[in-house]
Amino acid sequence: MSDRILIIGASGQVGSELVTSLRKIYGETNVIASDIYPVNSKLRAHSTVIYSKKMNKRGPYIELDALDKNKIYHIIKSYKINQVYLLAAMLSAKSEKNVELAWRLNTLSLSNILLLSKEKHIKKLFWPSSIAVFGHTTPKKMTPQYTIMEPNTVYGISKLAGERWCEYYFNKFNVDVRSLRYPGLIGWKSAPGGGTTDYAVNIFHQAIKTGKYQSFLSENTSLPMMYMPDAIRATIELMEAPVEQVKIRSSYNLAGINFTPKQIAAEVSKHIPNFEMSYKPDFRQEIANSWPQSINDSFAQKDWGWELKYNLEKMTTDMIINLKKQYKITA
Ligand code: AKB
Repeated sequence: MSDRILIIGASGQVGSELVTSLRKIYGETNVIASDIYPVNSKLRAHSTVIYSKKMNKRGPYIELDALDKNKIYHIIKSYKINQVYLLAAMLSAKSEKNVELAWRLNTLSLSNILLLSKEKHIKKLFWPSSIAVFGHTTPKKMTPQYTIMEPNTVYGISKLAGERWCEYYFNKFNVDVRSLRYPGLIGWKSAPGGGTTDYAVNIFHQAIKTGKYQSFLSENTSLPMMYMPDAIRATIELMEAPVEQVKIRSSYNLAGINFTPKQIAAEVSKHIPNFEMSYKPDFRQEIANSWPQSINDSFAQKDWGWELKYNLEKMTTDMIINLKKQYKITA
């Protein structure tokens, strides 16, 4: 039987791109997109559980609350799901404003799926962690895989707890759970959803639409980032890697590109010469200050052959070409 995949949180920044890539590999009807929202025109949403090629030219979509364990169980059984990508989460900045809900969503959704995996209802699970698992006491440059981890945001704490849970379930119950510590992710196909690194997406939209942008992080704040095609490829490569190559079951460091708001503004200016950047740091500055400036991902390279393709220059060019098309700007 071919693999049948459920994506929970499919309407988000990663989910919407991952669904398309996985459908190309596994076939339209073998990748079931789900999210709490009833309608997602891009993923061909429908408010009831559906599984009909005729009704869903772009593949099936189910309305699903990531905390609804019974419904997840029911979907796994009725659609014969054997892989789950659990992407539903509240990101760093939004979590600071919704502490209890963020903790509940980010931790309980994972423990529910780990339980279903332990009971052998699925065979493989992907769950993303983040550079937010690191904190002020972590070495900031080339942050190693194994190091001090004392996050001080609710998002970071929930991701670190999740990592420990994943490793525990692998060691105790042989659950095949795989994870990446995503850096800030930048893509043109979807909007970011409440993170500290969102400025690096917003800058492109504002530069193209208005020629200016006010950054909520200060000009010299360096953070690890990654272009979405690399992040999607890393996710799928990790999930497709032979089981014995996946040696880390907490979460793999993933390096990406490091830059500051000032550096990305300079790159954008090469394409939009009159672009104006200004800076007005807000509460997200404090979160960014606690995160690494660059990451060492040698374990991902060594264990399953990870290799980055996009640097800042290549990413900026690609973002601007695609967003101009999206906004129907010809010049
Ligand atoms: C955020 O800024 O919260 C996320 C992340 C780094 O996990 N993009």
